[in-house]
Amino acid sequence: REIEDDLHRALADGEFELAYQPLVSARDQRIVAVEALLRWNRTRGPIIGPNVFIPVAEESGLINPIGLWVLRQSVVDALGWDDITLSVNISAAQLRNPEFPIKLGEILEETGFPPRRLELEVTETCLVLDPVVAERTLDVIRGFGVRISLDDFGTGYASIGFLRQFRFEKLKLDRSLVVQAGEDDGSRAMMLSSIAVARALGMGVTAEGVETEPQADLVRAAGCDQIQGWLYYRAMPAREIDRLVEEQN
Ligand code: G
Ligand code: G
Ligand code: MN
Ligand code: NA
Repeated sequence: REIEDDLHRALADGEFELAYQPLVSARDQRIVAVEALLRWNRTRGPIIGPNVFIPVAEESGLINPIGLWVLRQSVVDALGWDDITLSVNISAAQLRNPEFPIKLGEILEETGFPPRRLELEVTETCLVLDPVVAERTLDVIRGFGVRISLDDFGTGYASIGFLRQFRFEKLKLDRSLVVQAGEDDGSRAMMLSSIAVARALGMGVTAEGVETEPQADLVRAAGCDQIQGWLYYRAMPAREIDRLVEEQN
């Protein structure tokens, strides 16, 4: 309740900020994408992380206006990052909102951001509640040319049937699966079979939360084409991405 009131005010007062975490090519470690991650720069009271305030925003419905702010701000920040894909996390409540695809279309049109450079990250929980509505919404979004990736794979149902049903453009293997795959054979087999199915369906595969060289070697050998994790980069302000992109070009 208190956090909810505060989130309302935070949106009005411009207390939200975005950090961007680069994703690198598994082949040559060049930056190929960035994931926008929401931060709350609270002027009063202790710092509250997204793991705490995003669930509150989801329950209260505030995730809808906050999510639109994230989309608009991130595409503006990313306009000059030529050839780099922008990934934005989308909550279940946003996907259920019939206004969402309309607003997304407006943002793309108003900013001139190339839809092909935008990727929306959804999770299994976004889709299981109402797969029919979700699929219809995803189809509208794909119609713009925007790509869809399945985030956090390995934490929820990790359903391989899901991959076929929804035809995501990309699979993101959750950090917990990446870590486990380095530790036990069962998890490694699960990671390898998920990658095999994703590949057979023409999907790209990103390994998340890679923190060590052995993990990077493992996911590269397993066939991941993109790697995200602290071994390479942490999330950083837009200005630092500007600089990295300039250096790499
Ligand atoms: O950045 P960090 O790992 O602390 O993020 C914690 C969680 O918050 C992750 O699950 C991430 O997907 C989620 N998250 C971060 N930014 C956004 C956002 O803009 N929208 C939504 N819906 N979730 C986000
Ligand atoms: O749920 P989602 O995959 O969107 O969450 C992404 C979050 O994972 C980011 O907020 C980021 O802070 C976190 N993250 C990214 N790379 C690493 C990593 O290498 N190690 C750990 N522990 N967390 C990471
Ligand atoms: Mn994500
Ligand atoms: Na994840």
